[in-house]
Amino acid sequence: MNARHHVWLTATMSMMLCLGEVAGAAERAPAPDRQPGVQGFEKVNPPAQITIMLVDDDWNFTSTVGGGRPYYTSALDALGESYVVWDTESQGAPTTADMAPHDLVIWFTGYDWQTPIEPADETQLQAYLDGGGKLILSSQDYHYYAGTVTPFMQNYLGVGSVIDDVTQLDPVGNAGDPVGNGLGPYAMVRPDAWEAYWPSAPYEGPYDDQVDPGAGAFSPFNYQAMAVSASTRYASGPFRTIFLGWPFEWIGPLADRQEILAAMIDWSLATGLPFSDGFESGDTSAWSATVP
Ligand SMILES: [Ca+2]
Ligand SMILES: [Ca+2]
Ligand SMILES: [Ca+2]
Repeated sequence: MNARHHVWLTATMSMMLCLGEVAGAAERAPAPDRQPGVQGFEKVNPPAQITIMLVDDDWNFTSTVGGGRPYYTSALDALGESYVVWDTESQGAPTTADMAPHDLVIWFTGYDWQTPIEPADETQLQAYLDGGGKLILSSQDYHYYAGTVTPFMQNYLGVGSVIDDVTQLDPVGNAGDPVGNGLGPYAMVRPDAWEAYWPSAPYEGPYDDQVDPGAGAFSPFNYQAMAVSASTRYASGPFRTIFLGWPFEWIGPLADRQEILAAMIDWSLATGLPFSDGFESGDTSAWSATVP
């Protein structure tokens, strides 16, 4: 272990102890050491076809296949989507300029509860969305890390409130929702299909959250047994976002991941609407307005 490694680990451990004392959250497994990852940009398809950036922002732990990454790439492959992978372990966080060429960013944070979506990430994502970007985010501990509903959660993800770590295993699409209608319920299982990289009991969680939409936002998925919202869906100005408070990689069967991802991508990239009346954002008042 070199000196830099040692300093990083010591700082991380100190932060873990501190967080554990403050938040009473000692059940989470510690952060893994950083492993040297695959360097560079993974081009899965020719650049001309690229429309999606998959941001792999989870902890790989012992994984040699990128932690939760195969759960996303296999579904994207099955759908025939063109995408590139951005790995924060080897490339750092993507900037607005990195994301801007892509119509859609799919970002997942897996088990990471120390650096999931950081303030700097929010700044970059906000500018990307202001420029017309679309975002699908799966993050079970974004709110736990932030400790509050941040302005970005409120204004760009349509989050009204969050209850941390409800540990539910049965997401189901909401009837009538353009994303969730007819989907599920699904049985979430530990993501061990490629490798058993996720921490074991009593640390495995999942630490998924109840995520209630705020004004103008909607819920594409609930947790079935609790009958509470598990997600938000929000369209405002030029952007669209979907935020899952649960780890998508816990959906085992490829066919299930495929249909969920397809519904989310279709709504995110829907364009060419025959008309725009504001109803996309949930406001139907224009429908009853009198035209002189
Ligand atoms: Ca990864
Ligand atoms: Ca992160
Ligand atoms: Ca959580």
